[in-house]
Amino acid sequence: MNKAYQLLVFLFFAVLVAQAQPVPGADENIPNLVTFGGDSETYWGDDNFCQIIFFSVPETHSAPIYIRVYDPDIGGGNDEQQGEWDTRMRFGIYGGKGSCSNQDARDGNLDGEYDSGSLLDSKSFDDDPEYDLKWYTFGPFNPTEGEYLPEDGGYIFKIVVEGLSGGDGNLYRLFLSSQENANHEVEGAFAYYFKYKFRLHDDVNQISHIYPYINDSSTVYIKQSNFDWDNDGVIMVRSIDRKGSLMKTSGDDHWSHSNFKIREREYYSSLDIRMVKNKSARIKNNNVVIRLENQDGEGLKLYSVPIGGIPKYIPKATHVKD
Ligand SMILES: [Ca+2]
Ligand SMILES: [Ca+2]
Ligand SMILES: [Ca+2]
Repeated sequence: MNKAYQLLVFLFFAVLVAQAQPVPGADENIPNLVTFGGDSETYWGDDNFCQIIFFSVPETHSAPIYIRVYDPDIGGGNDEQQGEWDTRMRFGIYGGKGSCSNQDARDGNLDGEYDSGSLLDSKSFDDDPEYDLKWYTFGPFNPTEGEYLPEDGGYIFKIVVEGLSGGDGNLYRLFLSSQENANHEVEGAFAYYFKYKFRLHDDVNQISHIYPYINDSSTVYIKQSNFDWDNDGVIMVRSIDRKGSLMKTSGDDHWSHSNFKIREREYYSSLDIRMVKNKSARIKNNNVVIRLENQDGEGLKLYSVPIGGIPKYIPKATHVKD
């Protein structure tokens, strides 16, 4: 499949699937993103107190866009208190050349040139009832203020969430909107991320998902890494060609890694990484981190919508004797 065709497939499905713009995405079934203050303990579930998310806006969209954050404050409802509320956190929106193509930004750490490109807008939040359980809106932005990366779907914006100080956990959600005061989809837009930090459900019957897409037929294997999973159940890979392969999950305050081989039928399809909680342990407030890389250490994009839809396992036809 050539690049242009891949992109077509890509955009086609992105346009078709509704609810492409909330992060966490609707099909991910993840309640909230999490970032901790810069003085936090890593055993609360954030390895380095930042989160980097990318939003892709198609070239065909020329009207202004807005990036909205639900519960950006660190206090009141929705958040994780450790001692007194004392956390400051900065949300920065970046665009322009190098903002989203920069490898440091894609690695999802506060190292090197993670803040590359032009800073379009930023705001720091702390314990502030004005923003508690409410939406804050960044923008308007002209779509062309993003970095033009046609292979990533059009104009790309980078959101860097940085835990400046303090020890509490900020739980929040994002939405790319065509309106300032409401969540309205930008047709054909979607989000992706290379390192993802979030809160699992407390309800042990809820299954959360992430959806990488295998866009390269030279992919040999995927290395998955997860942090501070607290042995909360299992993480498994499901795809068009596999019913479920188990990955290694981490315990408290450390990374665990495991590899799985990519099969031929999985090229140009999404994988469904399923996170099934431990039914008896009933672990609450479980914050976790996950990242996927190929055999060359390149991070895989995790998409807010599964490209091509949620993959359904189709058993191979077996030969039946006459
Ligand atoms: Ca709050
Ligand atoms: Ca919050
Ligand atoms: Ca945890």
